[in-house]
Amino acid sequence: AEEDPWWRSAVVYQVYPQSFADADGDGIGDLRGISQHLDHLEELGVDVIWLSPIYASPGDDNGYDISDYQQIDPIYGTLDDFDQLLADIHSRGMKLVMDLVVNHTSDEHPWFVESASGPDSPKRDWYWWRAPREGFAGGEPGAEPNNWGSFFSGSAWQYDQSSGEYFLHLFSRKQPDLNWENPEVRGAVYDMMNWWLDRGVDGFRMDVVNLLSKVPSLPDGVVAPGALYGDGFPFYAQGPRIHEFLQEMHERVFGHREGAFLTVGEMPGVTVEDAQLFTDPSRREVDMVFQFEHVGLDHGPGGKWDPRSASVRDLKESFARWQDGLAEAGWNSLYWNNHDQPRVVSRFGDDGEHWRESATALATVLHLQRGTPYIYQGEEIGMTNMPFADITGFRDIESLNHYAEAVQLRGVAPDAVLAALRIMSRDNARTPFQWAAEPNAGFTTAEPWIPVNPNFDRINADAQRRDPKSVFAYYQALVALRHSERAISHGSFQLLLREHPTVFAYLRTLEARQVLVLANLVGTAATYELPEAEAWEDAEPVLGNIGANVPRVDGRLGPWEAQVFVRD
Ligand code: ISL
Repeated sequence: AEEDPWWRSAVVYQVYPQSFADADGDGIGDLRGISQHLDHLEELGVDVIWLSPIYASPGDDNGYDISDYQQIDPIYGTLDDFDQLLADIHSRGMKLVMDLVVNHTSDEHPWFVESASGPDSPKRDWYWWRAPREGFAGGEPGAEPNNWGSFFSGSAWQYDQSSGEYFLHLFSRKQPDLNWENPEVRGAVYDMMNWWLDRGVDGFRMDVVNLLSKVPSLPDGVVAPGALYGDGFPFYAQGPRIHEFLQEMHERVFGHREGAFLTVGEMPGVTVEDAQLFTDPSRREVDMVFQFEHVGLDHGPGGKWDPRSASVRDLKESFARWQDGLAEAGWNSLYWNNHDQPRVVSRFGDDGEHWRESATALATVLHLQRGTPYIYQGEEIGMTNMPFADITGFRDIESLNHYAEAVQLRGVAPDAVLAALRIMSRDNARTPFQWAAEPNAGFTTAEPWIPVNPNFDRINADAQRRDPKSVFAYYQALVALRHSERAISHGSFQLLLREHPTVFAYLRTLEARQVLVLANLVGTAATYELPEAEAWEDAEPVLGNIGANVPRVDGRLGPWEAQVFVRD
């Protein structure tokens, strides 16, 4: 089993519980809501459900700020509801992977409350406390222990009046970073992971797990021209002890267990070379990582809030490099979407005229690569970005903090900030799941916590599950193909037509069996010349997103057309 792990032919589906389905009528999704919609996931054919955090949380970052790792937040239900959901998922032959958020806790977690009680607290060293910069009085501008900025705007340091010290928070000030240098911290995290595995869960998606190891002296970062803060990334991403920590975690949590688990490390800024180390099975760290290269291609020089369009060439070059880089050892995860990314059909596709074709073409090129595909809730029905009218529709702390900083501190015109938020905000992915052409899209009977996308009457699961030509039906076919075709789950990858400006083409090969994937990722027709085209004359068409399958490889693709062929 070691040489051929089960997740090579698996597809994962991410549920963002707050926005999935509301069973108790309070406007917020919950665990019973998920239980009630497992038919949808079973019909789609997915093998694994990854659940974004459902633990007790003040909700400053929608559950990524945890105040008790071993309790379910009351807005989602109870531990009994959780056990029921887990049993329901297992009885349908699916697995459940939990979100593991251990770079930081909530500031309301008892560990932090204890740590903040004073410099002599036995847990003081569980977090990163530091004195003000020399020559400065605590709390005054410039007194922060270093110049790092937080991912959510502002300084990465929060001043604590009572002790006169600062604590580090790479994310919001309500998400203090745990000090992984301290072995007690690591032990407490492994105990908690073991508690969930003993309860029956099947693995973990590990939040920003490449940020766990910091250079303990926490040096100042370089300040880019025009930036408010220094870049701490070189001192906390892939830090000095990261591989040691992940190997220790693997050993202390999975080392003595029998079973079929999945671990995926979310790793912003990870390179292919890093990922080789993290995912080489012989190193016993994680099974696969979420890398961020392809979702950074449309960031301009000013970062994600300075969006530009990405070219098809850039996209395929990037994917191909990751395919090649992890071909020998290691494994890729494949994703377009999650709760932090705008909707793919709006981002790299066309959510107007070619909505269906572009959603399915983008799905095709992703799903048939070598790796484990992830589907984010709503992606399988082609959900789009939200047409936010103004700032009042947004809920996400990252978006709201950015808006405040840009408008108030930098004096940027509000309309310009809004324009970027409409394209890049994480809230695009967090609007309620569109179940049906019913009030609130069938998500809730109450006022939803975040507005529903008004296109739910046109784009919803109910209509698509009855339509064999739907985006949903196409996703079903892609999932089924990964299960049935070993050249897709196990074959090698070779990029074709590298220089073609709009066609993403590749070959998957397992011994004599070959799969050819062709997709034109623009809204105008394309022609191409395939090397050794004769070899494909009698190939079998297995999938296509425009009408009936085209009978043969003919050198033409319509707007956003995707075709898949197999031969022996
Ligand atoms: O979306 C981002 C901001 O541009 C990313 O930087 C994101 O913050 C990063 O990918 C880490 O994400 C994870 O950890 C965050 C949480 O807010 C995200 O939802 C989570 O996926 C802090 O826990």
